[in-house]
Parts: sequence; structure tokens; C-alpha cells
Amino acid sequence: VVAPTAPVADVSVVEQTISKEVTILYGSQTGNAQGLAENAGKTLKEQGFDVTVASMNDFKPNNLKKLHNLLIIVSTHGEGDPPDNALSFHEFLHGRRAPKLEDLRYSVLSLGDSSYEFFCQTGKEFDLKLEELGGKRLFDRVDCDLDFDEPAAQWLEGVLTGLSQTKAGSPQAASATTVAPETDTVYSRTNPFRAEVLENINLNGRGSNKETRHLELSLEGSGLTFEPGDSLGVYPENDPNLVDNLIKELNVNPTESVQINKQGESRSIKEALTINFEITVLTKALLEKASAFLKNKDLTDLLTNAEKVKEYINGRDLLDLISDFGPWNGSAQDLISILRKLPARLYSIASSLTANEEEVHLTIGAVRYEAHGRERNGVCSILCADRLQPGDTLPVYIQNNQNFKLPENPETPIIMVGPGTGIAPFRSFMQEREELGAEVKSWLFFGDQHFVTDFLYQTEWQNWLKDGVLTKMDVAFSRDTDEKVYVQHRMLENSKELYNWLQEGAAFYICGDEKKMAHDVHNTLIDIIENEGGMSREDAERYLSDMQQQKRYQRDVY
Ligand code: 2AM
Repeated sequence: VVAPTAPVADVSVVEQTISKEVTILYGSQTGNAQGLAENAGKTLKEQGFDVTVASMNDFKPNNLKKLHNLLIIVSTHGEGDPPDNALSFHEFLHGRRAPKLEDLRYSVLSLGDSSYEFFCQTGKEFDLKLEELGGKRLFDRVDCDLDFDEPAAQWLEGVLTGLSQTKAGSPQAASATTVAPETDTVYSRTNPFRAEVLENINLNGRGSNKETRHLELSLEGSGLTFEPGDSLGVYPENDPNLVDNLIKELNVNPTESVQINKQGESRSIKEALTINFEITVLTKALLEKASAFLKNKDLTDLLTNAEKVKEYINGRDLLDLISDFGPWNGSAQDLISILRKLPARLYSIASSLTANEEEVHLTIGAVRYEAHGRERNGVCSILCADRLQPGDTLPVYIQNNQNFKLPENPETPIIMVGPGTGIAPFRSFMQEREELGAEVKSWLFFGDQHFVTDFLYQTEWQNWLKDGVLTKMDVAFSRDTDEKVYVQHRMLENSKELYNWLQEGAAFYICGDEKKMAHDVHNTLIDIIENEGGMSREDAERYLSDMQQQKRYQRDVY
């Protein structure tokens, strides 16, 4: 999706600059923006540019004035928020200390998900702000949806052309460049490895409200490696019942062949809807495109009211859309042409490669709920819970996550807050530290509904505590008592000690639910720093953002 409104680069203003220096700054939560930044860096280096690639967090904003060419690659998460490692740079640019940047040429690549209201918001903000500060676009911003490879490659091609226009006398050199997609045979997001399922068990006891799967996959023969804190990308398949019902509702022949990509690959509509395309999420854009084939007056009316669209798409899927507004007046190929690719799901890895060679473990919460009179299932979690047997295979790749890493200094104490499936990366941390035989202070806060049924990996934690790999553990079982207790209540009960750990240099990690838990834990942490440190609210917030800057406050939230 190329932003339609951004003005085209004004080449005349920049002819005098002949800088080959390019700085690529990324803001990345799950690692996609980082991966794109690193690839762009590689491509530009091959083209003879002098490239620096850095996380926004590691960039000194005072150096901004010295830059000639700046590329920003940034994702948006939650309600239009910047990723954690973009926060301070974003704030700096939008604050009073932001410098004039008249000599700067720049371009923004923004990542997002069009099923969210504030699609690519952070990228848009950077783009506008840099313009306001006097920067000139060397190529228009490109906003990418989940399937970002192609638009990102187009952006990079445009950027190369834009950059080449500073290289006096050789504008053709770079405009003739085509951006090669990754061609190596290494397994990656675009070339996933089929990992065999070794084990798949329910961690919750009988009678629990929850079902949390512990999945062990084999990486044997893949050459894939990872570090604690990294994630595994998993390409799921859609629920076969849902696919069958959808095909019936569409009234198409399930064996009818459709083309699934620009390269001309084809397969049956049934396979395509099972493996390749998203059918469980509706977006406004999809409704608009579908409307051309449904030709339904009610849908056309609905589309004139943005609020009503938002309400309609919430909790509904493609089957609802076709049955509410059908019949489908297009072909099977017409349907495929309006759908988004089924994206991989990212799960925080729950094991350490040092402890479990050639294996990767995941902790996956099964998502089941009812909405609009029908049972709804999480695509990947229910595939794992209901249909995946040992011996089956899943297409996977490693998503490196530099935002969630054990401290560089192995002596640094760590505090881990991971209720529910948020426990996953901390199991990896502990396995790693156990293998390294490091005697370092570590403290776990875990929470879930009931002690008896929901204490995930209970015996492992108790053993680590006994062996001294884990120093301290505080648990909060929210539904065992009349009043709810959450991890942040346990933090408050331990305010003094927790603050002492921070003063000793401990790193603080949160993993799990973003909207409620991570937000509350964040605020509780500021409360504790404020009270125990005898600071103002403002100073306590600064203390925490300094910690974040030093990578001593890291979050992996979803
Ligand atoms: P609840 O479901 O009883 O409300 C893991 O899901 C644990 O996180 C559960 O015990 C859940 O409690 C709890 N939880 C829910 N909201 C939370 C919040 N805002 N902060 C911390 N924990 C929360």
C-alpha cells in the first residue's frame, strides 16, 4: 500500500549533496522491522553505500543533525503506539529539542496491520514530523500490511533510485537496480522449515478454565539457531470445518483451481483457503472489495458508516460476511484476489538451545470463545490444541528478538514477570542460566487462575528454586481467594526488596498480556520506584525510561 497523499521527492533541492552515507534506524517490537532494516542495510552496502543500521534506542539524537540520508523502518502496535525501542527517539523528535533538519533526506517504511484502527500510525508520525522539521523525502512513505515483503521490496527499490539521485552524474546506476529477494537456501520467514512435532501436551489440570499447550518441535537438520528471548514464527492452517462451510456458502467447487500468487502458482480453492489465505479476520478494506462481488444494498449502506463497519467486523469472519450479505457473485479467483495472506503467528520460545539441542518448545494458550452465535477458534492455537499430533509437521522460522535478551553481563540479576503464557521466555532464561552454571540472582513473579490446575511448569520452577538457579519466586493465583491477587500485588508486597534489586542493577522483564497486565505492572513499577526511592512521579518515570534505554527494562507483550 503506497501512501497516496505524500508528495513526491523534490529532486532539485538535493542535487548538491553527494553523500553516500545512509543511516537506517528501526523501531521494532517483534523483529520484523529489524529484519527489514538489516536486509536493506545489506542491499545498500552491496550498492556501495556507507550504511549504518541501528535500533532507534541506540541512536544518539544529537547526531541527527549530522545525517544526510535517513531511512526509518518502524512498526506500530497496540492502539497506534510506537515499539518500545522507538519510544525515546519518537518522543525526542516530537519534543522541543528536535533540531531543524533542512539538510536531511529521508524515507519511511511503516509496518502495521490494517485490521487495526491506527494502521501504521507510528510510521505516519515519523514521516510527517521529519517533513515538518525540514527533511526532504527521497522516496514516499510506504505503509505495509501484514504481508509486507513485496511492498517493502518496492520501497527499497524506490529508495535506491532516490539515493542515487545524489550521486552526481550517475542517476541511472541505481535506477537500473532491481531489488533481489532473498535467494539463500537458509530457512527463514519466506522459506520456513517443516518442523516435526515431538510432543504436544496440555499443561493445565482437569477442571481448569484454561488449556495451555506445551509443544516440542524438532529443528534437526534445519541449521536453525536461536537465543533465549527469540520467537518462533509458525504458519498455521485454517480450521477444515470452517473452510468447508465457507466453500458451501460461496457455492464454489472445492477442487476449482485458483492462482495464489503473482508467480502464477496455483492450487485448489479448498487448499488455498486452508493454507494460504486469512479467513477469520475482517477489515474495512476487505468489506469494500467484497462489496463489488456481493452487490448487496445493506452492505453498501453499512460501508457509508465507519462506526457501524467497526462494530460489524469485530468478532466476525468471512463466513459471516458471505452468509450475511451473499450470494457471492464472483468466481473463486475473485475471492482469492481480495484476501490477505494468512500470516505466521509468533510465539515466545520456551526452551534454550543449550539445554535442548535441535529442539524448540512453545507455550500456547488455546483461544476459544463464542461470538455472534457461533464458536470461534484461534487459528494457530486450536490447530495445536485439537489437530496436531506427534509426527505431524509445522512450517516454522526463527524470529530474532533483540528487544528481549538476557543481560549481556551474565552477573546481572534479573526480575521476571510472566503470568499465564507469559512464563514461556523465562523458562528459556532459566534453562540457559542453569546450563551456564551461573550463580546469579533471579526472581520470578508468576500468576494464573488456580494453583492446583494452572501453575505452568510448576515442578521445573520448584526445582530451580531448590537448586538456586532461581533465587526467589512469588506467585499470584487470582481465583483461589475471594479477592483477586495479581502479580503486581506481589510486587507491591515486596516493594522494598524489589527496589533494592533495581538499585543493584537488576534487569526487569515483562512477558504476557499487553493491554491489562503489562500496563498495570508498568504502573506498579513506577509506584514502587517513586515510593521506595522517595522520588517525584516524573523522576520515577525517568528512572524507568533510563532503565529501558540501558536495556534493563524489556517487554515481550501481546
Ligand atoms: P484473572 O483471569 O483471574 O482475572 C494469567 O492469565 C493471570 O493474569 C490470571 O490469573 C489473570 O487473572 C491475571 N490477570 C488478569 N488481568 C490482570 C492484570 N490487569 N494484571 C495482572 N494480572 C492479570
